[in-house]
Amino acid sequence: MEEQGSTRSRSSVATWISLAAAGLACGAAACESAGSLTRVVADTVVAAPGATGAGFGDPQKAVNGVRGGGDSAGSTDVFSLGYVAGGNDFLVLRWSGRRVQNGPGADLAVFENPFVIGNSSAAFLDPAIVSVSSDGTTWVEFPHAYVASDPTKYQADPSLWKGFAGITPVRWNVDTNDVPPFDQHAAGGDEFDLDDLPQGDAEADILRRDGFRFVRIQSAATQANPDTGVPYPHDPSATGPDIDGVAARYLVPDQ
Ligand SMILES: [Ca+2]
Ligand SMILES: [Ca+2]
Ligand SMILES: [Ca+2]
Repeated sequence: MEEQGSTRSRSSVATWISLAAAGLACGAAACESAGSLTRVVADTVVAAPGATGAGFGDPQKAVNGVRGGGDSAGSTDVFSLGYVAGGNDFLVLRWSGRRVQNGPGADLAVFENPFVIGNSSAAFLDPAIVSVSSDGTTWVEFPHAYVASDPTKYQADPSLWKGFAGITPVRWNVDTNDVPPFDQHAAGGDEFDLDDLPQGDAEADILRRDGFRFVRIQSAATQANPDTGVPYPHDPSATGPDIDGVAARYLVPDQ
């Protein structure tokens, strides 16, 4: 696969440019209504081991459009992850017939359902770790760090959770506030840029150059923090990140 990478990359970029010229490349919510090939949100559930099929256990809620509740309310149009490692703590999505390219700025936005608590600067958070893959098997995590003075203790301060999803409230709502998903002030959510993948990592270099097909979202609370050797702490009343949807900025047909 690696030897074919540069060829694939060139043809994909050429295709994206031609789609953009035709006005079909998506960077705005307007693409949502333009048909399945131009939808910006991931539309296919690849793996959801915690799925029950009903309520917050229905993984289709993570691919059916984003319905944020604004700064002070969490969306209920979500699929909830849990805290059982490998059992219900992750979700894998993709975009049917397309792959996600690296373009200027953020390439991916994850919409969970955090919300600000009252008039405070604190928020109800359930941090998640985001990874991408070209084959659904080999994953590269976006860099993340919990920078609290005591990283074994949970703090509801969004500024301490760097590079996680589930941190920024979601204003984008396809029914009531259909703003461009990559206008971060308008849309909220947590953005990720392939240029931020680890440098000097061969797989990260491939993903940065050629883009990815699969995105994985995983409860931080089941993952060891390398700074402490124990799992990231979580709000005592949290039960797992709730995924409303994931948007991509630079989609190309996947030959
Ligand atoms: Ca980028
Ligand atoms: Ca949540
Ligand atoms: Ca949703």
